Amino acid sequence: MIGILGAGSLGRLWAATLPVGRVAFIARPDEPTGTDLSYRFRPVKGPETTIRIPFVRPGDEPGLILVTTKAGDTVDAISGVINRLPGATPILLFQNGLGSQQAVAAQWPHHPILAASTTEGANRPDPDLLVHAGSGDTWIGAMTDPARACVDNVIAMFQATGLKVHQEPDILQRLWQKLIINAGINPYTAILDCPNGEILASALYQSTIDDLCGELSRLMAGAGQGEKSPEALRHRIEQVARNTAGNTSSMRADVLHHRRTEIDFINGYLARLGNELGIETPVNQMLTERVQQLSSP
Ligand code: KPL
Repeated sequence: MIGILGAGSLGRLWAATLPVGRVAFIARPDEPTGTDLSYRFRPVKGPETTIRIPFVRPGDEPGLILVTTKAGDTVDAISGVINRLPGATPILLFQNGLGSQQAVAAQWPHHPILAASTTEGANRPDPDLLVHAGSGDTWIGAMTDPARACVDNVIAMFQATGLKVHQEPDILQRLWQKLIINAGINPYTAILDCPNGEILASALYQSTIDDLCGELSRLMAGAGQGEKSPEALRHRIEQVARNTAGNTSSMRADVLHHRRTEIDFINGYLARLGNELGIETPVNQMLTERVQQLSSP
């Protein structure tokens, strides 16, 4: 059985696509476990169905844990369950941005910790409705040494979902590619309160994107993530913004729903990395502060 920690959009998507009876949510300490979690699921193709997922009960021993919490909640969420798990149970992280994956791997280096990067699109327009808005790809790779031997088995556990899941020998590099996109789209959509495509013509974006891409390019090189020109990074960011023009980004959705955003793991992570590497990051800092102001109480 697969246990899922975090019943947001992504957690519910995996739960809905894994075979019935082979998946359960892991309750938070204050959450009742007596009744199943039930929600409507609208797949990319086909009719809407109702999904019912039980909670992991005492005595259940999941063979894999998916962690689909927000990046900022990950270490606490894992701390709450890890002592109840056999030491060999793989833990697969699905967080956006960077920073939380390294924190988990550093805290539990002897545990099989894996990370995933996904382009599956899922959202919850109503609390009890999960929409699989677009099919994508998911890459999975090892974050700690003991995880290297588990990658194939973990990927095999996703086979029945019908979703495309691949092995990634360099998961950090894959997470960096997504980080660049999120750093160049998400904060603008949150600050401007607009869908992804509309950022492109805005004065804020036009006046800062070249400097931002210069920072991203130097940070990638400084972090050993390869040489990419600022122009190539801008091109990639704009390609994704156009392909997802009508989407509400995850960060804008968080601000609209008064949830904590993941800015500290996207532009905030990059600004902290710049400090460590001696690379100036004024645009990342400005975007981080502006988003923090939007979501502060
Ligand atoms: O990953 C995304 C997000 O919203 O977090 C993008 C690529 C910007 C799509 O909306």
